[in-house]
Amino acid sequence: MPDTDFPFIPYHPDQYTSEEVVRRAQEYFNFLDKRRSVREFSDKPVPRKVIERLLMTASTAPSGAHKQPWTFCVISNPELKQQIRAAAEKEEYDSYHGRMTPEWLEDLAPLGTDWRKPFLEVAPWLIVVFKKAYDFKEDGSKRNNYYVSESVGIACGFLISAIHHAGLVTLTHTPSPMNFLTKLLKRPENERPFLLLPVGYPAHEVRVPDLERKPLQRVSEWYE
Ligand code: IYR
Repeated sequence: MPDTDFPFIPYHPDQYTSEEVVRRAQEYFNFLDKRRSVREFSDKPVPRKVIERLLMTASTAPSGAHKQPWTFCVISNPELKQQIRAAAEKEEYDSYHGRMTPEWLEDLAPLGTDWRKPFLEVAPWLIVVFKKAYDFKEDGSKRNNYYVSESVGIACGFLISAIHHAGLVTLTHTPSPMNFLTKLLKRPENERPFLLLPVGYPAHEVRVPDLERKPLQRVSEWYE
């Protein structure tokens, strides 16, 4: 036991036989390998309760010194969605018409993306994830968080897998620059926009690019 006054409690994670471990690893791969980013959404409503559970799942992510340095801003208000879309499309238009390098545009070509972002109004929910570089103590002074981008990135990974598990779809949208989100959502100075995720059902007969994922040997080096 570590020598600390902080309370420690017993932990009994589920245990499986070796065969079950192999099967579960394979099954989870099969499940997540079916996830695709979707850019066309249905306007079919998703109950608020569902989003609440997805966010609690995201918030189980490990974080530096357990600071949980994230805020999930959840938007269904149509006027606000419309303002977010207008501001995002303005930035994206400038990005696609000069800010992005020719090489970048060439890399995006197979994905069929452009500056238009109708999903920002059509999807029933937008989740804007903010990262908190620091928190405020009760006396108003600042207290730094640690490994903020890593922590918030992991929370977003959990969130994306929870969305997929629920039978919904999302897209990791990164309008650039994103500071318009700070203003529109009136966020405090310690928060920076990190990622925007539209969440909902896919549009009827949605299509996605025919992408392949790298095989294991191209994403791993083994030192046995
Ligand atoms: N943020 C832009 C451009 C974009 C960039 C990358 I890297 C992508 O993988 C996809 C899009 C947009 O959202 O369209």
